[in-house]
Amino acid sequence: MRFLLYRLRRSIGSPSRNPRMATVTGRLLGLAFLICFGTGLYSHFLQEPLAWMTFTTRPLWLYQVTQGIHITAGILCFPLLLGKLYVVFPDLFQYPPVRSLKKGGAVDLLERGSIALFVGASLVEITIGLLNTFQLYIWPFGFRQVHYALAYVIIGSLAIHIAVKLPVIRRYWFKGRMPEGEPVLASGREDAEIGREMADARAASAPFAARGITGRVFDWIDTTPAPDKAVSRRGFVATLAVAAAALVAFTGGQSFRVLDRLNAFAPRKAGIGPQSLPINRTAAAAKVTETAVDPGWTLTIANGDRSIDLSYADLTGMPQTSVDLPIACVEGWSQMASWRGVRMSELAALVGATSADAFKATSLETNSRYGVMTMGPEYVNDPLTLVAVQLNGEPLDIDHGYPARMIAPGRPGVLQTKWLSRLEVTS
Ligand SMILES: Nc1nc2c(c(=O)[nH]1)N[C@H]1C(S)=C(S)[C@@H](COP(=O)(O)O)O[C@H]1N2
Ligand SMILES: [Mo]
Repeated sequence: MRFLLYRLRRSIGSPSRNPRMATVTGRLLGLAFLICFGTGLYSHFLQEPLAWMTFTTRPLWLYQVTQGIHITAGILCFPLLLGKLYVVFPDLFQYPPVRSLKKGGAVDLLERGSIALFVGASLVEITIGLLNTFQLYIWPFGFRQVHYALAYVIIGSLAIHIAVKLPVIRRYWFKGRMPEGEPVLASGREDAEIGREMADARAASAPFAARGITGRVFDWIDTTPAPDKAVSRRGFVATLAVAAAALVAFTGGQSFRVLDRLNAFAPRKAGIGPQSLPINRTAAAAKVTETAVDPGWTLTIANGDRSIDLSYADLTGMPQTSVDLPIACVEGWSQMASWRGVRMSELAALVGATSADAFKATSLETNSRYGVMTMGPEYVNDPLTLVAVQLNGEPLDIDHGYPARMIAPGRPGVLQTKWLSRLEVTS
């Protein structure tokens, strides 16, 4: 077994499969995951704040940018993770997979366990994340909870992996430190040992080599194809760089306007949709095509037992404010738009809400997670937060939330509730 794996490792050896490359790809992958983790936590807490949390509403593009980075870095994890797996592939075939406890088996177990967890969790994480940006919810569990939970699994197992590998990482962090011709990867040490053993054994049993089992095994190993030189170090780095650059160039346009013209594969394209703005859920999908155009529609604003009903004419008859604010979807696409409507703070004042009050907004859309939304006072009081009735100079298209929708600075798209029916103080 030991020799079999030795032969296998030798046959898949390649100049790019070395610890320096493992360190370099690992560094990039670790950075991408940390960026995803940070931006992901921000997005998570915006949607599910802990009681004490308040958020900044400036700069206006903050969420747009953090979420654009989240999705882009997540997409980059695909080539980085595959590249890293390519580099360390021979190490999968170490024998024994875990040394005996006395010889450091506990560390092996920790290392191998954390790697298995890390690779498994991150493959699932980036795959469901990518599918989510295409709105493919083809799994039987809640995307957000699983994506969130796996993030901790990934960061935890990554921390263990880095801790175990710290000596290697430190040794190969800087370029100059890799002596030419040094044995490769963790399995390299074992390879060198086996090589020496074989030489000794061959010398000792030379006359019998033709008949003995060991002799034949050695002969067979000696005929191992030479390590593949086809993928040079430079070739590997170039392939990885081109793959990464192409992915960003062809999908980044959904999040970053400069790349828009190259946006070939991302699920959203700027400017496509009614009133030049993409739609996430249509009125038909939300089953509001009748309730939204009902002439008897009113917006109810409530504070305890105090409540008023505003008709569409009441709402459009109030002082109107214009703001430019982006829709910044959690799925990564974002687009700037011009909105016009009534300031949320003025509506809150109609029912005597104080500047410390949070509001709950309810949509005509029922039976949906997006049908109800909570808004902290930092948004209620912001002069840019509107109950919008117009988009890009026209009354809202029904797919954009006619008769009225919420638009607030710095919030994820999911919280920009469309087809509003009720606003009520919750605290
Ligand atoms: N009631 C309701 N409001 C909603 C949604 C929804 O499904 N139902 N989708 C949200 C999401 S995920 C986004 S990104 C924005 C998109 O707004 P748009 O369709 O006007 O571009 O609306 C938000 N408001
Ligand atoms: Mo969204």
